[in-house]
Amino acid sequence: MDLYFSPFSCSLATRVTLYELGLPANFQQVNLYNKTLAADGTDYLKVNPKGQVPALRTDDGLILTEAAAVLQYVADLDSAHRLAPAPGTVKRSILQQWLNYVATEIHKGVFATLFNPVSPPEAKAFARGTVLPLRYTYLSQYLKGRDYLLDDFSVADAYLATTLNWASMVGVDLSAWPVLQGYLANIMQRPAFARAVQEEAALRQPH
Ligand SMILES: N[C@@H](CCC(=O)N[C@@H](CS)C(=O)NCC(=O)O)C(=O)O
Repeated sequence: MDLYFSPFSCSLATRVTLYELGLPANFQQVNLYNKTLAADGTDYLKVNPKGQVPALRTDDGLILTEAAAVLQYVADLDSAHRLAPAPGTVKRSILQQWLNYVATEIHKGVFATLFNPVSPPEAKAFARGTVLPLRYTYLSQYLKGRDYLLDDFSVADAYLATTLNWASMVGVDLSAWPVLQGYLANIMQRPAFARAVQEEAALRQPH
């Protein structure tokens, strides 16, 4: 299995999932600015024409993309269903509900705009000042008194924590949402998450 990743991007959640499950993988770093592989400069668009991470090359040679799909695929490699409820159950639908919420309302709805160097200032101000507080207030209410989005740690937590970790990178002070700050701190101390963060910090390229 090959995971195409960029340090601290949304692909971190898949790395965390692999580490949580103890699954072996080759990690292929992608330079998202010029869409090349960091190892040899070859064209990443030939791997994933979308030019985005994560992409996962399965042991069968299939390329899977879209974080929500990749995360569920990896979780399902563990037959004990530790990180995703069993397929076909309503709990799996609830997991998908959360993965979709994180992908669309948090990742794309807020951070894609804040990270994009060419987003208009008005778009950034709207994402930061209006959308993010709405989403974080909702999440704070939901997570109050809970450790995880589902009953136990799941791939949805790996994804949400990956995005919460971006807050400080764009100058959002998470202390305004103490429930989210506590939730993130709890997940960051998981050995798999801590290891992923430590390893990707060492791979960060200056840009
Ligand atoms: N729809 C994709 C979006 C993935 C995505 O936005 N990845 C970012 C990194 S977090 C990326 O590759 N950005 C580079 C680009 O969009 O060109 C998914 O859900 O996986």
